[in-house]
Amino acid sequence: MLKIWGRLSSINVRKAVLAAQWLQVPFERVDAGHEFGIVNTPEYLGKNPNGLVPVIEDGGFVLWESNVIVRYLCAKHGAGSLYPEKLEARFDAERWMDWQQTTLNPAGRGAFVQLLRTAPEKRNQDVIAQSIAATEPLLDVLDAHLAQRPFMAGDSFTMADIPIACEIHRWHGLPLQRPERPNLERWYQGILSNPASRGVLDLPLS
Ligand SMILES: N[C@@H](CCC(=O)N[C@@H](CS)C(=O)NCC(=O)O)C(=O)O
Repeated sequence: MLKIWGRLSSINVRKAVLAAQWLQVPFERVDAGHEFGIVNTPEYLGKNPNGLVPVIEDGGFVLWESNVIVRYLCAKHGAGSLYPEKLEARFDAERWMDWQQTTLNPAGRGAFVQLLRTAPEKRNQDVIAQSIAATEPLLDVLDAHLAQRPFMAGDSFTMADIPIACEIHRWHGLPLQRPERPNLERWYQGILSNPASRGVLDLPLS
């Protein structure tokens, strides 16, 4: 059975779990990272020399890097649906996955770390303000994009929606004022209402 290593408090682990649940692939998840430790043991470092979560084991195949795990699971279990067959459609999805990893996630990380992982008296308000200023225009990009299509890569849910939904879950979980973005909200609520999101996107941040 597919094994997912990682704590659910990690956005990157949530991507792997959301992909497996959306694809209805049975899996076993082992808590690892932060308070659960494990990631610095020689055995785990043999699977991922970075000592990070998530890692998956699928038969004898070991894979780390969350968006690559999402791609792999979708290619294996969702070819032609979550993993688009047409080259252009596939790379349309790939583009948004890379954008999440390289642009949206770094923009929001400062606010997340300060507001969720830093004691109130130690919070740096400048870091929070910079993170909000970097993230808001990106959310406007998403809202405008989703005004033109139901899902990130067109008419149906694909692998591209998974990392972005996990990122929106994280941003929405922060105690911040958020301007209305009706298209982003419509898209996110649709994903939230899918049973595959249970136990992932309905979890509070921790
Ligand atoms: N680029 C990697 C980043 C992985 C990463 O930074 N994971 C964090 C959790 S989100 C981690 O393992 N932190 C250390 C820990 O949990 O002990 C990916 O997308 O999988």
